[in-house]
Amino acid sequence: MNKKILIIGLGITGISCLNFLLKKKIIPAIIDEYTNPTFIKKIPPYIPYHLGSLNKDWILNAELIILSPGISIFNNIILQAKKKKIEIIGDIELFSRYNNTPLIAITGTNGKSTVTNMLAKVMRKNNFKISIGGNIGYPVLDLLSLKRDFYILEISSFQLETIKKLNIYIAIILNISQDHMDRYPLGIKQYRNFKLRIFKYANICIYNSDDILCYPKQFYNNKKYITFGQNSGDYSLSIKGNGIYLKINNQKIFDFNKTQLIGIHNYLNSLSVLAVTDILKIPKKNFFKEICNYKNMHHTLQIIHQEYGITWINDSKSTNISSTKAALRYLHDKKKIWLLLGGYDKNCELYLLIKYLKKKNNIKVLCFGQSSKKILSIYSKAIKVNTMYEGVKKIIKLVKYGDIVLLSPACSSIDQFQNFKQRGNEFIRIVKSMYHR
Ligand code: UMA
Ligand code: ADP
Repeated sequence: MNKKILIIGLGITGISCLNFLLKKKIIPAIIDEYTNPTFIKKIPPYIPYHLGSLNKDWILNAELIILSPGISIFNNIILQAKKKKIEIIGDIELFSRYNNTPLIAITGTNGKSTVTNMLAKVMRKNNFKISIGGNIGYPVLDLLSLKRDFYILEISSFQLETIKKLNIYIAIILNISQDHMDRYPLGIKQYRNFKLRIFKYANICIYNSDDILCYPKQFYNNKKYITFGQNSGDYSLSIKGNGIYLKINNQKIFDFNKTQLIGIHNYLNSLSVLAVTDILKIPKKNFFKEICNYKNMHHTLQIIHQEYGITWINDSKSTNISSTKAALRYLHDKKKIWLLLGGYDKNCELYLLIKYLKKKNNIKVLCFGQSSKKILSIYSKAIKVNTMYEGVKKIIKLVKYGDIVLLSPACSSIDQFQNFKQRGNEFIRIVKSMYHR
């Protein structure tokens, strides 16, 4: 690689790319639009960098651009570079050029991190040496130095934009619904096309048969296809009264009530994991054992406080309409729910969620952040507050025994917080401080 290389974005992807290239004795240049990016102090003094804008001159004179996922390939200057036939890749493409370890890759609008963690747990307990990486927060290039049987990658649509070639053994698409519409000017079709790319690179394709958007556009004889779903698919559920079973070949095989998984969406997530562990010939009983002990991650439907009969739930990782609907479906209609909604809506059609909420008379909405005006304009029953803190302060005066308070914002956090973790931790801090003054 003897080219003028430019890294755009100095977040965790950018710094991992820099470290990787430096190990190969390649000196790239770096651009970041922020004037004080997170890792600026970590770059050696001899690295040329430009901060505060996308330096057009540098971009159009590069020979290879490594674009961080936060920057769109549809950015004007990036499009100009593409027109000039400058090669534009992301960290996963770079990783792919050096990787020899078999890959299992997971994408979808919701459930990626859950499935990545669940699969990692079952595989580790069954003596597979694995590491996880990608959108879950560990840059893929950092995996290359680890000797493993498999890498499990969580891959976002942003990351799929810049992959040219990737050799994936098993790929999963969990579900596809509106998200990141600010990034995809042509709407959900465009977003879906990037998600579907994952199957192009995979030998075995696993997808959700309940969700038509997950279906491959073409089926190839040299690939294997496996489906899972609530009512149909190679792996499906049988729901009768309170009993929820795993069904394979019309036989009830396992009772999900034995697990600590919460919500049908998580049962479905586990079906996709089972599809993988079956391919790897992990005995089903070992899968059931691990799934019985699996606890949901922090910031996903996490009970953070119970006092005076009131349950407080942190679902800060819910950043789109479908994940908030999944939370509400899980909580049913039996109790009064105080729903904290809002943040940056990513140009998604929040009215689809409001339409759903309007049919429920047990949900009281408090909205905050950038999208709160929009929410109020389509749902006049909502109470608008400026911040999540104000919302909690209001709710605590109104909640009654038996109620549930749910932070499941259906929006990204970046208008008022650094990320979903900070939003969730702030929620926990506020709630605890209100009870323990
Ligand atoms: N930047 C610009 N211009 C922009 C956007 C960003 O210059 O238009 C700069 C920022 O100033 C910052 C740097 O780029 O200094 C950040 O780069 P980045 O936004 O690509 O973020 P990273 O820190 O590299 O993290 C990325 C993923 N971030 C995004 O996709 C936005 C992380 O996913 C991922 O964990 C990480 O790579 C490792 O693979 C986060 C995410 O929000 C969690 N993902 C989205 C989601 O899950 O919905 C897709
Ligand atoms: P991702 O990594 O894709 O963002 P997570 O597993 O972190 O997914 O979950 C994000 C949010 O989506 C949480 O609120 C979680 O409860 C919800 N969720 C998880 N799996 C699903 C699913 N299969 N369908 C809908 N929502 C889901």
